[in-house]
Order: sequence, then structure tokens, then C-alpha cells
Amino acid sequence: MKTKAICSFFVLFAIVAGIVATTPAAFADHSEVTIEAALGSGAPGCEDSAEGCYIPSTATVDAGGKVIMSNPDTAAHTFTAGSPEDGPSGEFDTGLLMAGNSFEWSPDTVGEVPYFCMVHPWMQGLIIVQEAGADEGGEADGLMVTVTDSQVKGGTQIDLEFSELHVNYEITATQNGKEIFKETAHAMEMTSSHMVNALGSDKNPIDIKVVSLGIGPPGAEVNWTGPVGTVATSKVVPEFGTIAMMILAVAIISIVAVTAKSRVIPRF
Ligand SMILES: [Cu+2]
Repeated sequence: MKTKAICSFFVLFAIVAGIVATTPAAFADHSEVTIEAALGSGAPGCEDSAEGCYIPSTATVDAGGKVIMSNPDTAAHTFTAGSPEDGPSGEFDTGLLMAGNSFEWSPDTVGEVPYFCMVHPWMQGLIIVQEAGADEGGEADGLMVTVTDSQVKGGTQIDLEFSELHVNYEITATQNGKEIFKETAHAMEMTSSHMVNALGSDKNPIDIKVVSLGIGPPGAEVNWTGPVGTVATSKVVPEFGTIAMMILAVAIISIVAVTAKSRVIPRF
């Protein structure tokens, strides 16, 4: 049975090796953070925007630090800990914050505090309270990126998993000392994927490097927080191995089962 025949018949992926590289990154000052109600958030719509209704919609602060909640909008808003579904949780409540006013809250307990606007319940945000100085000195809790790869038809798929939402990053792939892929991206979710094509049929390892550019809405660099710098490197070998063949076999069987059930004629 020839490997090549199987590959050309089945447009399928197989996981070759879960090469995992995690490197804690350093530095970000979370002793004070300012959150603003988004302009125009008195009308629905901001919840579907990249920025959200509170900017930043996810904010990180040290326990014992300071959160400044401010309202530059023309409408009055509240920053109320809790959720529209469950109501106020009691951690903080700005009360009705008129245009141009602000409120300060100093969290003392590590954890995640969701909040919302009592007047406009589509406005929701999250404050992450972390141990003071948690990501200084690269010891713990910085931005982490997990790099895994899978071989897909025609290339290698690089999957990234971040420890935070809204990471802006640059990913580069180098093979034989040559840059074969470079992209600047924003991960809306905690995961993202990129297709990297090896040089021809080259089986030499590909070096993947992920550099954090900051955390925040795409295009709003001035508001980005979080660590900036290299957060992960990983080596990927573009080659089918024994494990891959076993997984491929399982995948083929399940695809056949699925297509038989749904009566779709497979196009091979
Ligand atoms: Cu509001």
C-alpha cells in the first residue's frame, strides 16, 4: 500500500505531531487601567463591534490596583458588576455615571468580574483581576501561546492557542534560513490558524515564531496593552510519520461513515 496513493485519494488532514512550545512572556503594567463606555453605546450595535461597548471590553488589573471607569459618551451609563441575566453581583457599581464622569474601583480579590450597564444591558465587559506583578519577571501568568501543527493537503496548518483574547501578533515561518511565511494578525478568539507551505517537497523543519504586538482591538494600537515581544517558537517537521498514518486511517473510516449516512457522493 503506497502512502502516495492514499494522500492523493483523500483530501484529509492528519495530525503529525503535537509540537508544543510555551514560553511565558514578560512585562505589562496592570496597576492601573482605564475603561471607557464606548461612544454611542446607548444604542445597540456596539456589542457586535470589535471594540465592544466598554473599551477595552476585557481589562486586566492587579489586585490592589486601580480601575478607572469613565464615561466620555453623551448618554448616562453604569458599570455594574454582575450580568444582565443574574443582576448585580455587588463587587462594584458606579451608579448612573453621567457624561464626563468617572468612578474608581480597587479590586482586592483575584478573579474575573463581569459587568454590564443597567440602562443598556447589551453593554457588557470583563475585568480580570490578577495577582499583583503576576506577569513581571516572566514567572507566571504572562501571555502564553501554544503552537501545534497538523499536516493538511498541500501544506502545514499551524494552530495557535493564546491565554488571552484579542492578541495582535506577527507570525513568521522560516525554513532553511529563508522566510517562507509572514503575517500580522488579530486573534479575536483564543485560537487561530495559519497555513504554511513548505518549500516544494522540502522535508526540512520549519521554524515558527510568534511575536505579540499587544492586546486590544485591531487597528487601535494606542489602546493595546499586554506583553510585546516573542512569546513562542516552535519547530515543525513537514512529513507524514507513522502516527500520522494511523490517524489518517481512522479519519478515512469516519469520513466514509459520514458520507454514507448523509448520502453525499464523495468526489475523489
Ligand atoms: Cu449604558
